Amino acid sequence: MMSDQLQPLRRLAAVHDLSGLGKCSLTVALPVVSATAVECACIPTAVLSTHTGEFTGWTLRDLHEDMLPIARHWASTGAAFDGVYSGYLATPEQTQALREIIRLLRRPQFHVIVDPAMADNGSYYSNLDDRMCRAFRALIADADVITPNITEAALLADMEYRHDGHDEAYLRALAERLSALGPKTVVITGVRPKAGEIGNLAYDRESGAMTICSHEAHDGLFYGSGDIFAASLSALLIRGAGVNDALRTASDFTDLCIRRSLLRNTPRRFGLDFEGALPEYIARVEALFR
Ligand code: PXL
Repeated sequence: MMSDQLQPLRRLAAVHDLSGLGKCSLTVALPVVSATAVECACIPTAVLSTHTGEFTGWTLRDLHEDMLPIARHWASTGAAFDGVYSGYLATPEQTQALREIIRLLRRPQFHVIVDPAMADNGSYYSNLDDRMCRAFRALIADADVITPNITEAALLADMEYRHDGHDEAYLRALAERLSALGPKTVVITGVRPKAGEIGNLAYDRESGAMTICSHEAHDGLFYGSGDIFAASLSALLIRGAGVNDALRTASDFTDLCIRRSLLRNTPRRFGLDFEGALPEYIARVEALFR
């Protein structure tokens, strides 16, 4: 408590789409970053009625033209940012706007976390293709941390996608290839190192250390789980947690959200029931910083 009273809140710029229904991207980044006691400033990349998975007929308004002017205005106010956390971008061209935004807001002790959201379960999301992958490959040269899922990791590393059976050699090869593109820390989500388990790994380029944090696996896709995990991990890093503490806390929180959604039998496309998991999450986070 004391440290919160003495120190200004840290501030993160979240660059994501706003999908009104379906609990992903900004609609989870805002509550999760805030629950971590980090301020979440938002640059919406697009406004959609829903996310593009398992829904049809969604609306999409591309906000490319507004992205850089928003960051320029922020810079003119003198507001200081401790990092940028990016997620879903509507077009490959938005990676260029994002690189400019990072240049504008960057200052010492700045964290750039890029979630190259473009694919899952072995395929690209609707509307996206190899152009998005090439654009993300260039963008992650500017990142300190990236958080691809296993599909995105294989696409970015130009390696074979495996749904499961992720042995240490495969995971290490993926992480090494991705860290060679720029980021010091590579976090890969949805890895299946053993039957019946799913988890997230963190690889540190300098030490070569690889840590995996896993939980019981459940069948099928959980829309929004990657965004909940990455928002939590990003906010924890901005708040000052080490990578392994952030990995453990964000993984446990995501697992709790998944278990709550299964209990309630929420249709997968409507996203995870993270709301009721927030009190326990906040207690875990505060215990890390006491
Ligand atoms: O959760 C990732 C995501 C974010 N934003 C949009 C999406 C998706 C995944 O499908 O469609 C618009």
